[in-house]
Amino acid sequence: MNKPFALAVGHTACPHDCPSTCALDVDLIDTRTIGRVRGAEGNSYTAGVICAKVARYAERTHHPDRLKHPLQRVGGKGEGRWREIGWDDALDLVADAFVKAEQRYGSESVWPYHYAGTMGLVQRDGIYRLRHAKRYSNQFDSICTNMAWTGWFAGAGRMTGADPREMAVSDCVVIWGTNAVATQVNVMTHAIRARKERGATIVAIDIYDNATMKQADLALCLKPGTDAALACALMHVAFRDGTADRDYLARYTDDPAGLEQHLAPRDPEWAAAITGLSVEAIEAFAAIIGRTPRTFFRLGYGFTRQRNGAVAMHAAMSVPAVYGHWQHEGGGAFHTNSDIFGLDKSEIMGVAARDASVRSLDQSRIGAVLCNDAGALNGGPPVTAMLIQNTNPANVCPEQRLVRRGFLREDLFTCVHEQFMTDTAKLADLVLPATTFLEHDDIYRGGGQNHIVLGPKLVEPPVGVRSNHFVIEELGKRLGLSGQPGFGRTERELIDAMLQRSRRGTLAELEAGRWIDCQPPFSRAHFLDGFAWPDKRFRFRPDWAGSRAPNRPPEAMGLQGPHHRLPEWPDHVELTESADAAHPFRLATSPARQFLNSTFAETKGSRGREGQPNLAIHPDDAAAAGIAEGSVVRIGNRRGSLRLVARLSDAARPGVLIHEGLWPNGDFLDGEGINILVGADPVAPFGGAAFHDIHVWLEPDGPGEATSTAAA
Ligand SMILES: Nc1nc2c(c(=O)[nH]1)N[C@H]1C(S)=C(S)[C@@H](COP(=O)(O)OP(=O)(O)OC[C@H]3O[C@@H](n4cnc5c(=O)[nH]c(N)nc54)[C@H](O)[C@@H]3O)O[C@H]1N2
Ligand SMILES: Nc1nc2c(c(=O)[nH]1)N[C@H]1C(S)=C(S)[C@@H](COP(=O)(O)OP(=O)(O)OC[C@H]3O[C@@H](n4cnc5c(=O)[nH]c(N)nc54)[C@H](O)[C@@H]3O)O[C@H]1N2
Ligand code: SF4
Ligand SMILES: [Mo]
Repeated sequence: MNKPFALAVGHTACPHDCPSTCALDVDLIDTRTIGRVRGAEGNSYTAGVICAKVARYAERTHHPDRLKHPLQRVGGKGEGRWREIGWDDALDLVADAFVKAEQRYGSESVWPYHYAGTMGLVQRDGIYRLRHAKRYSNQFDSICTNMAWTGWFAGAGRMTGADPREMAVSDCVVIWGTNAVATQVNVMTHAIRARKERGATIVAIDIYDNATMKQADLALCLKPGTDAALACALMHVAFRDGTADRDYLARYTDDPAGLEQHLAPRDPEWAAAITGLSVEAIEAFAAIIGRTPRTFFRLGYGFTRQRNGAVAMHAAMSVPAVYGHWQHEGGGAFHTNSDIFGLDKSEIMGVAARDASVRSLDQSRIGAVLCNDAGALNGGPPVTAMLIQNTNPANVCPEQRLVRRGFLREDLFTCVHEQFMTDTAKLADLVLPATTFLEHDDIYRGGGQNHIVLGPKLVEPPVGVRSNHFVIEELGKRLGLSGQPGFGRTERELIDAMLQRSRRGTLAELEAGRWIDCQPPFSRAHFLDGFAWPDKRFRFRPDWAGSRAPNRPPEAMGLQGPHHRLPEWPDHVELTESADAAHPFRLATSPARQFLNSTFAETKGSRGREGQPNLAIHPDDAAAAGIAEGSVVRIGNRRGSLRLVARLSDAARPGVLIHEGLWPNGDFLDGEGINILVGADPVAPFGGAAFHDIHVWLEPDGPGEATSTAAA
């Protein structure tokens, strides 16, 4: 055992919920141990570059705190007393709890709950097999992509865009509402190459001076939730100055004359008043994109996590349609490639057993669901049994107090399958230890790029640790699902069959080639053969209510949010949780560079670099409120309040507070996380969580000592 390899190198993909989906080279020290992780040089998107947190992955996968035994709760919920039990007993307990829940309230009382802690298609989506075969409640995935995808789809009709590698041959890269340096470093690789090789201008648009803004040649720091006003002014200038491409507009868009008329009053002065930007900055930006055919808009998720976020995405992507950037290599827009891969996951997900009449529950509203809110339950039975994989809702979901209260219900059985003792695992009845991506077989596809990448098992897991696939299969056996769609196959069999069904070759071929470049031809990627609507025209005037957006909730849930208030054209719309007399500040909870959502918050390497949970406050606001650097402040709204250490910084505009990172709840001074402040009200038109759209009050909390458990 443990025979040293001659430092072999394994090939895989990063499994994390990051648009980059990097192809990785992993140094293998022995059959259980990895060394350094590097980006694959030969992959044209990864280009040898990965983020620091994954380069240090040995620290996470070999962490002494990895869960290694099934743990059954003894003592009260959340008390932290456990006893080790065997796998067979643990799986029997889950199956038994599910059967009992079903007998008492019907199958919809069981809610398998998952998300994208791993993006592997087998390990992430296998939970659907169980769900469909047993008619357990569905999950409406609303936490991340909803507003962004709904907005993009409203314009283009398809979730694809210009080849993201074309950023490297662009003359102006606009990085809009994504902190790419922190959240998807490869965007910077290609953008900076364009600057070095072609003198390209990098423009960044954000609400604070983050690491990406610092790299930009033009950094536009606007008020939260005002991006559509900026987009309108850019388009107004195009019509005013003759930089609109009228030939392109006539051929490729729905109603350019109507748009021009609508935009007539929405000039830079109008937008300056709304966004807080100067007229000069808006004019300068419009002038750059007006003289630069190769302008590439890289549109992120961040600016859509506002209650008007779908409108903002649609408005931003309308800009290159007015200027005609779409026609040029290195021009146009990109948000996600989710529609290019055409992988048929039906077997992995057991789709053949799906019953469309089974209810769906909103992932983001798990607090209301678990607190038995009749509306959130869609009139169905209470949720009394859960299996949770790849997500940490007690930390990451809005209305955190409700989420916790729900998990503490005595009549709820919760099984959490996890790598670490997360905030959610701490509230469980049963915790099962999970493999990391290095320890199981899977397959990945990019969101922010164009490759399918294989991620084979490279090392043995710690003794006693099992994959998601194992758990789903074993529960299937106990619940009598052998022979049901998708059950009874290995990961490799599922991958091979999926590839062949999808006409993407075979597993053996993928193993030899490592990845498949699925980039569509130029004319399709740039929509030169038409946008994906019957009339092939880009829609400046979206059909919000009628849209078949990819994240549209099932009919039975009804339309979410005040969709009737969405504007007819790209426009600024006041749907945000605006500042008011009782809540003079706007708060955004932006991701931290060294964490990935709630992941990596267990590693010293990441914790040490992030320091401690804190709140960035503009010095003018701090002075007005009598707040000193390093002192403890309290922020709150009707959902709750918490204390944080103040960090004075002019990175954000006065009136805007920034909290970076999804820190474990226990790292906060009062033991509750930032998401107690975030609302779970569904965003228009089709739901979603507005993580950067929060109003709060702020006050000093006395001279309390700014101690931290972080970086310990
Ligand atoms: N290091 C790290 N990487 C990550 C993650 C992480 O937590 N940490 N999370 C991963 C996940 S799940 C996702 S979905 C992606 C998300 O990655 P991004 O697309 O980058 O989205 P966010 O990180 O939510 O926000 C990006 C930026 O938008 C800003 N922003 C907030 N409101 C507004 C606004 O109204 N207008 C504008 N212009 N900007 C605004 C935020 O302050 C932030 O700087 O990143 C992934 N990668
Ligand atoms: N305040 C605030 N809250 C946010 C956000 C924000 O910007 N601000 N961003 C939101 C967004 S965009 C997202 S996507 C969500 C993400 O929230 P989560 O889905 O909770 O995020 P992750 O931290 O990516 O993954 C959760 C867990 O998956 C586990 N995991 C990883 N691989 C495996 C596996 O193979 N098997 C099992 N069983 N477990 C595994 C990890 O150990 C980790 O604890 O958070 C949202 N919450
Ligand atoms: S987290 Fe993102 S940038 Fe880092 S290695 Fe994974 S895919 Fe690449
Ligand atoms: Mo996300």
